[in-house]
Amino acid sequence: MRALIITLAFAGWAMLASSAATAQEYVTNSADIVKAANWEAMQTVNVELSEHDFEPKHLKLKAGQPYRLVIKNTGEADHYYTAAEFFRSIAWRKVQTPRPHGGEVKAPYFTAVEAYKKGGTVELFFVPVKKGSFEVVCTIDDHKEKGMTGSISVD
Ligand SMILES: [Cu+2]
Repeated sequence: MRALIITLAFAGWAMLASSAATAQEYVTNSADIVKAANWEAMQTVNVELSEHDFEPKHLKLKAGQPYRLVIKNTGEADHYYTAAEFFRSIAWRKVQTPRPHGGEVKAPYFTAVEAYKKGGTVELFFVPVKKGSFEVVCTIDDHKEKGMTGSISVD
């Protein structure tokens, strides 16, 4: 009997530990959140990448609101919009390159997005889930040090 209680206690602890670890990794019920969201009320947010800046540098988003985040590189070099922690904190619908010649990709989550120089555009469709402030950087060479940093805050 005593051995059984110890076993159950350990099993409970193991379940808590594994669910906490999963929560840190990414939003696992994205499909339900995306399906329940009102995409008629989707808001479009535009960010331009260039040497060496994000415009705007800081985004304020609302949890539960569906978004299309359009990332356009108007610069003369390739740039990343990397927000690994933010990207794990949201419910992803898809990532696409614009119509009519683009395509879309669906995945549980993404870690980085690159937009190619001279007009490259990537569109992210998602619903913010977790509140907080998240860092954005361009991870190419010394672009971060030159000013390609920003933030996304979710209220
Ligand atoms: Cu860059």
